Amino acid sequence: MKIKLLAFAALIAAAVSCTGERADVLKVYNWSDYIDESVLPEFEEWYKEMTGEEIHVVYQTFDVNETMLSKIEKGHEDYDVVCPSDYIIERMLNNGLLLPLDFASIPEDINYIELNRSPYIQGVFRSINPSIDANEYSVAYMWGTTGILYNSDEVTLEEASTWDIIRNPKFAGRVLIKDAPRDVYGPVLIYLKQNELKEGTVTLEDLMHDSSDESIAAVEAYLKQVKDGVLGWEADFGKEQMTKGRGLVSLNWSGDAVWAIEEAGEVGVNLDYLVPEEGSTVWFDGWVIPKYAKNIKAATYFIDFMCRPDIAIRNMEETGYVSANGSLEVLESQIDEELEPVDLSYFFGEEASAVRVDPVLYPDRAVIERCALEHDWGADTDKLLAMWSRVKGDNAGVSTIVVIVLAAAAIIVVLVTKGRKKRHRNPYRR
Ligand code: N2P
Repeated sequence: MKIKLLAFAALIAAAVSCTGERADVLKVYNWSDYIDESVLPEFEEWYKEMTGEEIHVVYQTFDVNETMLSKIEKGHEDYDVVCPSDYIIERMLNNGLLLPLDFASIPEDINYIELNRSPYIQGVFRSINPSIDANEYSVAYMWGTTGILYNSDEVTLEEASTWDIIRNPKFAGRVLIKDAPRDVYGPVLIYLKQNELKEGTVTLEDLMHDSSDESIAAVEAYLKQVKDGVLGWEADFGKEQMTKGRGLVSLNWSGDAVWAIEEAGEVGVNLDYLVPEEGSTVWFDGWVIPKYAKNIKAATYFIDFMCRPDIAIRNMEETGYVSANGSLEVLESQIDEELEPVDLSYFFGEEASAVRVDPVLYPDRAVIERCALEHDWGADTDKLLAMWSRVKGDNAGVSTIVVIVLAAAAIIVVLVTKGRKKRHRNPYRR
């Protein structure tokens, strides 16, 4: 079914690019495993009901922010709605790549964006870019933390409570790391600077802007010590490796962790997740309409539809991630009387200072207080990406070189043999 849907989407995309016309097509570009795909045809029906117009959603996915950004920044691809993380929203704003959102064009009674806004998220989005209010260009979709997902049968709580677990020789060969340079750089730098953080000579916020050569070199040296014990640098397979018990430790996002904990539980593998004591990053992904979009009206309605509480709940349940929707309906859907109370007053207001929800989904105030938001580094991003490929590239070094040399040798042998045969067949040819 999924393959048929993908083939259909590809067909529409091809037709679209041939004709250049697409008033009835909406191109959505989102993270993989980040939506309940059954909401897409429902959006098409709802859009028809609300506007009287037909729409077909062409849905494509990416695994890391940088892939998506490069398609828009360098490729000028005409996606109508995309879902970058906070620091990429900041970059897109700085580079004039986003269109302002016209929420007022949506009728009041179905304006789910306005009806379900979270003051907490609005505040965070305001802090994304000091000169431009990101709330005017984006609507938060999901959010969470970066932390350690671990196999609680093999790893103790104490071992998992520090980022240094990824370098712990006890778990060598069983460690999975997100292939997301900024989301790894931040935690490692926080770990390396933990004394300065405790002494108060730097703040988490300072570290989120720290793209100095010295810090990049320190993180690189650390990661080179980690990499021999790495089972995989992954964008999406880490959660599954954990559920199968192959990985014991995974530097991962909270939503992947929720998904893995549930799946693993069904096959008797016990996983848990925490945000290490040294501190971490809290991230927010939001819907935006890029400058090269062609269907702004449908894009605005799509963003609005994603904010409808029942749709938000379905997306949460399918993916494991937590919606940025501030409605009490969403909060109530997550309450489980068997869980310990968590302080979510920062998100839902004072009445939510002790609510029984999964703390991996909705982190307690104390966890949020030791987390910070990543920020765009502008041109310095290239330094980070170069460091990242040095770290990962060395991993495949010898085997990659052997494969290249063997392939080159094979090509030379084939060419030389062909040349000889030709000369033999046609001795008079010049
Ligand atoms: C899910 C992607 C989560 C994005 N596959 C975290 N920023």
